[in-house]
Amino acid sequence: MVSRLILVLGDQLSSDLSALRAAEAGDVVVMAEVRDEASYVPHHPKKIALIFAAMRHFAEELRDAGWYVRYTRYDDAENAGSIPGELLRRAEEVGASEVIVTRPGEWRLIAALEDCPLDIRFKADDRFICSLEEFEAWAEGRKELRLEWFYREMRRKTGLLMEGDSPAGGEWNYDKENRKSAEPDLLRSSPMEFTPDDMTEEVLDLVGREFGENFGTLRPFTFGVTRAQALRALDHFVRHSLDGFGDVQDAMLRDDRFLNHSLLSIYMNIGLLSPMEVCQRAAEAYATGKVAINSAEGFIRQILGWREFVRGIYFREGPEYTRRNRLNHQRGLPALYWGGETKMACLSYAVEQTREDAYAHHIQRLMVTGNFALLIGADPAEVHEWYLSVYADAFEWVEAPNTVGMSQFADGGVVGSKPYVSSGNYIDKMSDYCSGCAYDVKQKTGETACPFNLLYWQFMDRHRERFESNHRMGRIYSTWDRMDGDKRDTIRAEAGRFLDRLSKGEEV
Ligand code: FAD
Ligand code: DLZ
Ligand code: SF4
Repeated sequence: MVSRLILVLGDQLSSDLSALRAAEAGDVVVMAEVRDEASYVPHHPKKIALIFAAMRHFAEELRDAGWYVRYTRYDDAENAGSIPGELLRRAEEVGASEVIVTRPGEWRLIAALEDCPLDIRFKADDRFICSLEEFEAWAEGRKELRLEWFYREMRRKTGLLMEGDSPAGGEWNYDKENRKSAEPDLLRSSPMEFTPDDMTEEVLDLVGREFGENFGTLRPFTFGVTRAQALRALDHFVRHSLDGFGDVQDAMLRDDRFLNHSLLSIYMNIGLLSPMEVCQRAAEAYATGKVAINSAEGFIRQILGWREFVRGIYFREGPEYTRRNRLNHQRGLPALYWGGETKMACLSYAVEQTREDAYAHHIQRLMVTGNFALLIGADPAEVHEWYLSVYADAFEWVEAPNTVGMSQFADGGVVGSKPYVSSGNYIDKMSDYCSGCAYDVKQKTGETACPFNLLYWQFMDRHRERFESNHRMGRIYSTWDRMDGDKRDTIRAEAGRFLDRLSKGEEV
């Protein structure tokens, strides 16, 4: 019998992957660590290490389960350097012409596989709760795609946190309880950490040699790299952190980088955990009285709602999505994003944490680094490349709608109905960052005024034509208009000077 190749990509490490389910006796699994995937953006070294180490462990598990696996290591002499190249090499080796692959999570790689001169058969990626067809059917004919309505559909479909036809506890959404600031708490649990085994150590040496120059600290490396470890991390989170998740979901603390966040995106996004099992564990913990409803609901909404919603949007909007720039923002991303000096404490903390951990939680991504990039008018394509590079959980299907859409409003309102921007006041309310800052969050103008305070109003002013008619933003413009005329001029002038300094590459 002629064998076929079953391609398993670095973010498809699930034993029930559709491509593996379609295999027949004699088929050969192909996995490859390749230059093209490892360098299409300058990935954080921890992200590359996570993927290579998890791939090697998964290949070993497949072999133990009886699969025939051809695995290419990054430094193998014959490595063709790309996924299509490796498929061609392996096809010749085993005399195959047909390849089965679960549809990749990125248009770039889908196009590369479509161009590959082999018979490539795509299978749907059914590791999601909502299929792309279902999402299309839901989106069809709607004037606006809004998370809340999609999320309620998903709750009804899955029965998660449902009591008959009604939402558990009586409300669909407990967000209003989830906007508290946080106090340092020595008893707060941290996410589960793992000690690298020999196989992972070998990967760490390789990544240090090959990608040591990329932005990001490689060691200590404490991510799990197997399904068994991912399951332990899930269990640990549900037992120790989920109950307090909702209360401090939006808070930021200098000395507590993770608060009650789960860090489970890295495991879900490479296939070591399924989103449904994660949601079910949270729902079960609520049903058995172990966690509060605002926490269980808040957590489940991020996965059942946002994660599924943004994936639907990425594939619905098509390959051009990442090039959108509705606000026509052209500024290059300042060096501070890549570790350059800054006096702005909030950015400094968020970037430093990103460099060390390949992680920052949602509010740091949205309301610190994302907020600043949008206010200064950074080119959304550069912002997108930054987010895709620096986080261990970054894959385009989930990163792009969050960055281009939710954070930079470059899609003109497909993901969110208004731009996520704020003055320094929001950051001060939700964090302890401002007390360690060279700028003064209470100052609206003047030498030491918090730059967010100036830039927020300058953003509103320069985009007035676009946002004035947005019913969610009317009050902002009334406040601006009520401000003293001289004060408005001072804000414009000082914000302009700040932006000039950024353009000249001066430290801000
Ligand atoms: P928790 O706070 O514990 O949340 C639980 C889970 O909910 C996460 O693991 C994640 O799977 C899901 N989730 C939460 N928010 C979102 C969201 N907005 N979209 C999709 N899933 C969500 N998430 C990624 O997985 N990959 C990315 O590359 C990514 N890039 C982002 C870029 C920007 C500009 C912004 C604003 C958000 C981005 N997010 C991304 C969403 C979110 O910030 C991360 O999912 C979350 O911080 C992951 O950490 P956690 O596992 O500790 O999350
Ligand atoms: C992100 C990534 C990296 C860094 N390296 C590899 C690799 O060497 N081999 C591989 O199969 N996959 C890798 N990946 C994940 C792919 O880039 C990912 O499958 C696509 O971006 C689609 O989501
Ligand atoms: Fe950030 Fe402004 Fe607070 Fe400084 S004062 S930490 S720049 S919000």
